[in-house]
This record gives sequence, C-alpha cells and structure tokens, in this order.
Amino acid sequence: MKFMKLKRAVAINDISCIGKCSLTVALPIISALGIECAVLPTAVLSAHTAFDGFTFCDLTSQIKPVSEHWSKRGEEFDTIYSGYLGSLTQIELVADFIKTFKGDDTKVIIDPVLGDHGRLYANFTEDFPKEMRKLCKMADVITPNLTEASLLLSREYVGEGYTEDYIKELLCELASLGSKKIVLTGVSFDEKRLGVACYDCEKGEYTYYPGERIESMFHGTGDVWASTFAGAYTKGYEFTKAAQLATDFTVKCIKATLDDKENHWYGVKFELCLKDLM
Ligand code: PXL
Repeated sequence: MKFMKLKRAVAINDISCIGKCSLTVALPIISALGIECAVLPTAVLSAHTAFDGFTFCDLTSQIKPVSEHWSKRGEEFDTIYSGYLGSLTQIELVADFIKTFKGDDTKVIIDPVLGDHGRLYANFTEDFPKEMRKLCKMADVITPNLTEASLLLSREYVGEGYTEDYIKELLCELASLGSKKIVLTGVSFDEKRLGVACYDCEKGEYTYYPGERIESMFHGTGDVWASTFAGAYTKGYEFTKAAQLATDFTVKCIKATLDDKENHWYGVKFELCLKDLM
C-alpha cells in the first residue's frame, strides 16, 4: 500500500502559555507547512517575558529522560530546530541532543535567541552568548538578528546606518563560528525595506532579500520568521528561498495585526495567515 511519509522536525523551545512566541508559534506554522512537529519544551511560562509577573517553570530535568526515551525507540528527525533556551545547562543538553539525533541528512537549525534592539533579553547572564556559540558550531543554519550577531561576536551593536560591506563583514565573522549557512535577519539599507542577508559559507555566496518594512513592533515575530524558515527548509526549499518565504510570511502576519495593534502588542495574528502556507 502506498502511503505518504511526513518529514519530521523537532522544535526545542519554551512554551509561553500566553503571548504567541516559541512553541505556540512553531507548532502551528511548521504543521501548516505539512511537516510533523515534535516538541521538546524547555520551560513553561505563564506568558512570555514581556508580560509583567510571568511565572517560569524550568524543564531542564526533563530534557535528558525525554531524549533517552526517543533514542531507545530509535526516533529520527529530518530537522532539529532550537530557539529560546533558559540556561547554560540547557545549551549543553541541546548540544548532547544534536550529537545523539543528528543523522547524515538531518538539518540542524539554531536560532540563537539572545536579545533584540541591541539588548540581551531580561533573564540571560552575560556569559550566555559565549555558550550559545557552541551550538552555532554544530548548526547547518543559524538565524541571528543584528543584536544576536553582535552578542555572539562580542562586537558593538550597530542598529542602523550601516553599509552592505558591514553586513558582509558580520556574515564572514559569523561564518567563523562554524555553521554552514547563515541568515542575518532584520537587515535594512533604506527606509522602505527590511530584509534578510543570507550567506552560504560552503559556496561563498551572499544574497540579500529586501522584505517590506512595516513601522510597527510586535513580540514573537522572530519566532514566526524562524519557524516558517525551519518548516520550509525541512520541506526542501533551497535556503535562500526558505528565507524569502519566511520574510514574506512574517510581513503578512504583521499586516494582519495592524488593525488592532494596541490590544495585540504581545504577538502577531499569524492564525489569519496560516492558510497561505498550506
Ligand atoms: O521570542 C523569543 C522569546 C521566546 N521565549 C520567551 C521569550 C522570548 C522573547 O522575549 O520571552 C519566553
């Protein structure tokens, strides 16, 4: 009998129960792209960290037993995609997970979630970016924004007024961290465009994709972008094409939220756009 074998990704990320980021974004988006999405939750938060008074339940102790169960069963993944990690120990555990589950054809996508707008996220310590470099070394693709790039490279953050040569220099330095491909997100050379700069380290190929710039800020758009990229790349899209799809989809989700931006500051209405991915 003929059957359709689904590709399978595992998303390693937290569950922010309210707030539309991390796993509550990764699961629907990756599923909408026709990829089975297993999850390895790293923490449960009542809401993401931009909400006052959020609770945080660390799930570090669960990572190893879950991995061991999967390993015993011989479970396999086409893609390992990691995002927000809550501690230095979790970075170590994710590195072990990759060593255990990375097969010859497994794609490892590391979104080195560290910060935004030039600042490290609230509950990360100064030594966190250095540890994150170890995961970047194991990645096929890393997807930092400009803040994360500067934190990973211990460089001063430059958020605007930079040149394309500066972006290429950042990509070259990021390449030295050891991943095969890099997508630098949130890159802009003019007021109308905000896009992604891609570098294939093996081919030495640089491309820039200028997305549409929308003058509004919502939380979780980095996760919408990375989840769309992870789903599309798993599906077999070439890496710059997956980056373009993710950019256009994120813009669409932001546009779908603009009518209600005061109430919806915490995330984008990606639900209205999922049909476009199917
Ligand atoms: O979107 C990144 C992210 C993921 N998970 C949690 C966060 C954030 C960003 O602030 O707080 C818990």
